Amino acid sequence: MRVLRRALGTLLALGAAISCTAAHGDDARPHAGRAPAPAPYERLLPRPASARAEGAPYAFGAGTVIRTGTSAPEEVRRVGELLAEQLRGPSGLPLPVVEGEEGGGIRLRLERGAGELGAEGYRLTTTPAGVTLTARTPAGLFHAGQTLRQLLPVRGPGGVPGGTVTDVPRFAYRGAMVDVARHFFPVEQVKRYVDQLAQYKINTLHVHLTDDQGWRLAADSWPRLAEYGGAGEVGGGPGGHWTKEEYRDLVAYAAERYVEVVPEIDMPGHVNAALASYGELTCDGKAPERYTGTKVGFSSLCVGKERTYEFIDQVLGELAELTPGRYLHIGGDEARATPAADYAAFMDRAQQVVARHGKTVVAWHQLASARPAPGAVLQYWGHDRTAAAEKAAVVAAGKAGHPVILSPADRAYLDMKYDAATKPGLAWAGYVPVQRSYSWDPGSYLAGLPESAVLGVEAPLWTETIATRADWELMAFPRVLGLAELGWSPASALDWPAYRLRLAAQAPRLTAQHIPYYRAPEVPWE
Ligand code: TNX
Repeated sequence: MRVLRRALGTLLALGAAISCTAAHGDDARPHAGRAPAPAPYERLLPRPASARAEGAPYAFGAGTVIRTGTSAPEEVRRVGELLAEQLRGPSGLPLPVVEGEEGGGIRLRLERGAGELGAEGYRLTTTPAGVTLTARTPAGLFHAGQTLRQLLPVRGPGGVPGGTVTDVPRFAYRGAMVDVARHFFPVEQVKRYVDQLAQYKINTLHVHLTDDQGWRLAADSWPRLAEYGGAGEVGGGPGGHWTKEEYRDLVAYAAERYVEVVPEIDMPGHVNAALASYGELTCDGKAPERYTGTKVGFSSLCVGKERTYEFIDQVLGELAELTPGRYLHIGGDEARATPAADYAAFMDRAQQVVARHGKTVVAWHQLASARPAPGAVLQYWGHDRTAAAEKAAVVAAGKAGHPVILSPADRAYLDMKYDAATKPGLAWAGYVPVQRSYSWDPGSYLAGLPESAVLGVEAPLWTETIATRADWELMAFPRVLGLAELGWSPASALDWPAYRLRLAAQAPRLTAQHIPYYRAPEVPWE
């Protein structure tokens, strides 16, 4: 009976898919008072470099297998297993992962010679015989799988419409940041976010691990940082910290989803939790109280003390050892309690420490006005009203070879309120409605900064006002999807009127994943 019901479901879903495909171009299924829903290949988000609906669909059903090649590397099998896991729940199908080249189903093909697909690109081809995912790398196969998920119905088995997608990202760095320092969040919630983000091809998770209000990662060399400095948060809650094991587990979980973790230890400012834990880090040797407010710019490491450099060397050393990724983020923002000359001197040494531990520096863009070391990456968080001289320093650094990550606060900051009615959030950079957060072009955003200097985009979520999963996800969704598209899709695809329809079509998916997204009024939600 169950099998029969499933088969019937397949047929019905297939019918719907075919009619969508047939309607492609002049989709004429009007909803009352709403724009027509885009056909499957047109509602992919982020929009692919190219997608064409063509030919008959593949019926995805009880017999469907996920097929890796006979001599495929273990990693491809893992990608297949993860894809199977992601598809089994929604489809209710068994989807075994099998080896072998011949036969139908979903085929994962690693084609090392497919240079045009780059490090993350892929091709997806659907015919009645099956769906073939081709990529030069396992990462590309993973992204192809995420596209396939979007071509299938949100629930139940169904049909994948015939067609081809050929897709490569515009930018290498497509990030989201979460601040677990102002309010503590357990690794489980961050993993959930990784799953949510990876399905939209975000490939970097920046974790802001330390700030005035809390130190969230254990360090063996300085145990009181987490034990004492982590036991608090904004508003006076208990706070908490991650053990090294939990952090390793998060990093591995993210890596399986092709998300690289960039850990941040913010310095020389934003360090009250560290100073409260170890009085020897302050210039007068006295530890301040722990802090539970939301002011910024009042704390500083003691730049003239040698102990400061032993501290950062040991802490960054442990972090580098725990982190397989390329980057260590050393903050460097809002160091208002550090005189400019001291700031530059401190950042010189901090950058040397990072290099000595074999990592590449990322810092907030204030480093541009000091002395960024060769190769250091700058993260721009200015906004429309940022002083011209500050922008010019970032543009000059970008032209001199420093890759720039764009996180403009009045577009990309997920902690800015959508509008006056948003309960959580801040508004120092203005309100950021969904349309505004999407409507800018990273390649031409900073006047004078060539697109080749833009490493990518990142959407930070600061948590001074965000203490629950529900508020976190309400602020991130749907804006983070727009950032995902700005990072991935070609400039020619960026178009608000079309994007809002693609976004609207994601609603059933977000709902099925229990994501309490904000139903922005400018989007005709399905
Ligand atoms: C600015 S962005 C900060 C953070 C705050 C955030 C709140 C940046 C590098 N510094 O310390 O949490 O604004 O929106």
